[in-house]
Amino acid sequence: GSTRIPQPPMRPIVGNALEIDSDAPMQSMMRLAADLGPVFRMSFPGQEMLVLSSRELVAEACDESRFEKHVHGPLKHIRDFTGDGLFTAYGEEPNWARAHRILMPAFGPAAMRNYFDDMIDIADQMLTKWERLGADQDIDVADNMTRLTLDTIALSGFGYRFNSFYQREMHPFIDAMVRALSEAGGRSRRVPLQNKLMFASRRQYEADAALMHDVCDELIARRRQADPGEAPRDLLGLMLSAADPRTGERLDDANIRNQLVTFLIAGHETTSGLLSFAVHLLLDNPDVLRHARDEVDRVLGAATPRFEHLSQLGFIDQILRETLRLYPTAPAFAVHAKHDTVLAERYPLKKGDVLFVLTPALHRDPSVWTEPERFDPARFAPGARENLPDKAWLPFGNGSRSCIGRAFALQEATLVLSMLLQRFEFWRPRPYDLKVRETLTLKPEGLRIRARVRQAVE
Ligand code: MNH
Repeated sequence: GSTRIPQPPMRPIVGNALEIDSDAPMQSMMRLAADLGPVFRMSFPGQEMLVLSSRELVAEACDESRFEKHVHGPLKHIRDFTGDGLFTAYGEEPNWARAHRILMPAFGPAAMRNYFDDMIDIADQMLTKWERLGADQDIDVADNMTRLTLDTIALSGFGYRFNSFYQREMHPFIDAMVRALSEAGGRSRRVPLQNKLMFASRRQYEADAALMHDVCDELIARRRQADPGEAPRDLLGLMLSAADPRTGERLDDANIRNQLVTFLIAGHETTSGLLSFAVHLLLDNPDVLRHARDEVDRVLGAATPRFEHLSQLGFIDQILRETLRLYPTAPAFAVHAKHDTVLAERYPLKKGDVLFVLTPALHRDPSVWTEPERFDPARFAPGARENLPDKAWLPFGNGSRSCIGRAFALQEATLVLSMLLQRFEFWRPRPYDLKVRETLTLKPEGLRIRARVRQAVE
C-alpha cells in the first residue's frame, strides 16, 4: 500500500504553524482532520507529529509495548511550573513512578469516601449562593464551576480553603495559572529566540510561576507546623508522610510542591469544563434533563446526598460520559515510539516519532458512533457501554499515564450535577450558540443561566 501521509502545505521556517489558530488550536486540528483524514502530518518549528483521529489508529498508539507518553510542546513549557509532577514528568524520571506508587491509593475507589464531605461542603456553598442571587440574575456557569472545582481539590486534597465563593475576584492563583498556561501554549508555537525577546511576557510568566510556587510552599509550610497528631490523611498528608512501598523512599519538598501545583491545575480546569458542558447539553436536550431529574428525585428525594447514593445515580454518570465524548475537556494526548515500528502496517516510524491523539475527533469516529454529533447518554447505558470497541472513548487518556484523578472527578461531577438538578430549575436567559473556548482545556464560552429554587423540594 501507499505510505504517503497527507500534510497541509509547508511554509518556510514555520512549517504548518500558520494552519493553527492560536486561540483555538484543537478546533483548527479538527478542521484539518475533517479535510485530511484519520492520520495526517504536522510540522512545527522543532516538532513533527502524526495526528490520529480514528479508533483503529488510536488503539495502536495505546499499545504500551510500542508507545509511551510524550511530554509534547505545551507540556514541556508547563514543566516551568509543574516540573516533575505526575502530569508533566518524563517517564524515565524516577519521581514519576515513586509518586505514582505513593499516590495511587489516595485516588483509588476506597479513598473516595474521604473526599465526599468536603465535596458537599463546596457544592453547597455554590448552590446557596445561587439561591440568594434569585431568579433574575445571570449566573456565569464556567466561572462558578471553576471556583467550585478549585475550592474542592484544595479543601479535600490539602485542607485549604480558597473561599472563592466569598470573593469577587478569583484567587490570584487562578489568574497566574490561566496566564501561565496560555503563555506555555504560546511559547510552544514560537521559536526560542522570539520567546527570549518578548521581555514583558517573560517577566509576567516568571512572576506567575513564582506566585504558584509560593502558594504551594505556603500550604506545605502550614501543614508542617500543624500538630502532627492532628495531620489529616489527605493528599498532602500522604505526600508528607508516606514512603514508596517499593523502595521506602519519600518525596522531597521540591517534588511535593510540584505535585501540589499539578493537582491544583489538573484537578480543577477539566472538571469545571465537564460540569459547564453538561449544563449546556442538558439545556439543549430537555428530554434528557427530565430523565435526569426523575432519577435524582427518585434516588435523593429532598435529602442531602450520601456516599451510598452515588452508585445509584447511573443516568447522571451516563450524562457525564457522553458529555466527555463530545467535549473531552483535556482534548489531546501524545505518545512517541519506544523503538522503530510500523503504524497500521504501512507507515514506518522511527524511535521517538510522535503520535498526537485528537480526542474530540476520535470520539466522533463514524465507524464507532452513529450520528456522532448527537448528544445521547443511552450510548453509555449498561448493556451498551460494554459493547463499545476498545479505545473508542479516551477522555482520561491511556494506560499507566492515564488520569489518576478520574474517580475523583466523576464523583465530584456526579454530586454537583445531581444537587443542581435536585434544588433548581435553570434556563438560559438568552439564546446561546455554543462557542468552545480553548486554554489547553475546553470550556463553553459565555454560557449564562438563571436558576430558581424548585418548590417541591424546599
Ligand atoms: Mn486528569 C492525566 C483528563 C481530572 C490529575 N488527565 C490526565 C490525562 C488526561 C486527563 C487526558 C492524560 C494526559 C496525557 O496523557 O498527557 N483529568 C482529565 C479529565 C478530568 C481530569 C477529562 C476531569 C473531567 N485529573 C483530574 C483530577 C485530577 C487529575 C480531578 C486530580 C485530582 N490527571 C491528573 C494527573 C495526571 C492526569 C496527576 C497525570 C497522571 C500521570 O501521568 O501519572
